[in-house]
Amino acid sequence: MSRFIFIQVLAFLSLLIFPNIAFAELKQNYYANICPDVETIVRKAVAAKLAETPITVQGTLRLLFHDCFVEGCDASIMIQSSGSNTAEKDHPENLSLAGDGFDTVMKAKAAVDAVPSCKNKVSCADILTMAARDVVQMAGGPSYPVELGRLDGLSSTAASVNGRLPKANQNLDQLNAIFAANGLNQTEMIALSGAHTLGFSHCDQFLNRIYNFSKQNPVDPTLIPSYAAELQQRCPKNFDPDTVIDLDPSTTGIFDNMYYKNLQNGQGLLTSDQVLFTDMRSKQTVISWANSPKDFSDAFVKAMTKLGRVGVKTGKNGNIRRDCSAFN
Ligand code: HEM
Ligand SMILES: *[C@@H]1O[C@H](CO)[C@@H](O)[C@H](O)[C@H]1NC(C)=O
Ligand SMILES: *[C@@H]1O[C@H](CO)[C@@H](O)[C@H](O)[C@H]1NC(C)=O
Ligand SMILES: CC(=O)N[C@H]1CO[C@H](CO)[C@@H](O)[C@@H]1O
Repeated sequence: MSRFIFIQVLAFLSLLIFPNIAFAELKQNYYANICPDVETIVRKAVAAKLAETPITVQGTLRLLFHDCFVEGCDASIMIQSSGSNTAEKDHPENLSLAGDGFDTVMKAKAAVDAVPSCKNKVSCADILTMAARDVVQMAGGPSYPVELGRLDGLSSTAASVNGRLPKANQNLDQLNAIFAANGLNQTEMIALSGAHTLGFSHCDQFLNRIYNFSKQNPVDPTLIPSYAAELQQRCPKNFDPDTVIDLDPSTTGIFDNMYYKNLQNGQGLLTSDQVLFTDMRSKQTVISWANSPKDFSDAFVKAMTKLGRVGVKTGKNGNIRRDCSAFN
């Protein structure tokens, strides 16, 4: 009896210490008896959306990342603000999430729900997980089995975003701290940053690196001068807020290990990218993945799987949303 209580206390304490690491029952083929074709249905819907716009790829992958880092992988980021509640997605730090990521999930959910036996049986959080896997593969990256069985979250507030997402100007310690709060270590942080092989950034995210604004803030010497000059041309001091610059200037739109080679060449767009090569503690990992696409792919798949376990909702902490953008 006392041993039983002891174990209960231990379990309770570990929840206090690791609140973001849920002990949820995720598994591959979770829907085998519920909606056996779900992965095919989602993949088809994602492919159809991708045929409309290539932004589907980066939009969906980044949406998953932001969802998981704010209150866990529970599709809380999908919720539309209503009345006095400003939802996660309308926090200024949503950093211009592409609407196409949201649309991908909405369309895949509609496709799943069009099958009568699947209707309202598959969570939006799982659909986002599958869609993110699919876009990576469709962009030329690895394909991998996804763990499923998440429920959708019951809350979404702009306030919950504060301090949870990494920022473009952060250093290695700051990046490591934010990822560690989600149970991810430095190696996993570097692997997931490889997602910046896709998509764009707005000028304001790196302007401080390309102009000599003050003695304390000269042009970032870790940028190769020719790249800095090109960026200055595309992003003048009075830049157009709609201008976007490829995060991977060499092979944008293709999911490959070019991101790490760019860092070796002084062509990391954000401070948070370039610092992975300039900080001696992370440099070796960058070099090894620049040299081995396979090692990067393997690390990315492992890290994505771990990302997918962050803050998973089960039991009465969640449900399956009928409409991904609104609570039931
Ligand atoms: C390591 C810390 C990270 C920082 C500081 C960071 C920051 C940023 C910033 C500032 C942008 C540009 C936003 C804009 O101006 O529109 C961006 C774009 C993007 N990020 Fe990250 N990010 C990080 C990690 C990740 C991770 C882990 C993923 C996914 C696994 C990811 C996926 C993306 C994608 C796909 C884009 C392109 C979005 C688009 O083109 O619409 N990022 N990130
Ligand atoms: C990060 O975690 C993975 C597995 O979770 C482990 O294999 C790896 O050694 C860890 N890396 C560091 C730097 O702790
Ligand atoms: C850039 O900064 C350096 C050091 O603060 C200064 O000597 C130089 O004049 C500045 N250049 C310009 C163009 O402002
Ligand atoms: C896609 C999306 O929801 N973007 C929102 C991000 O936040 C700003 C305000 O902070 C909204 O105006 C955007 O619509």
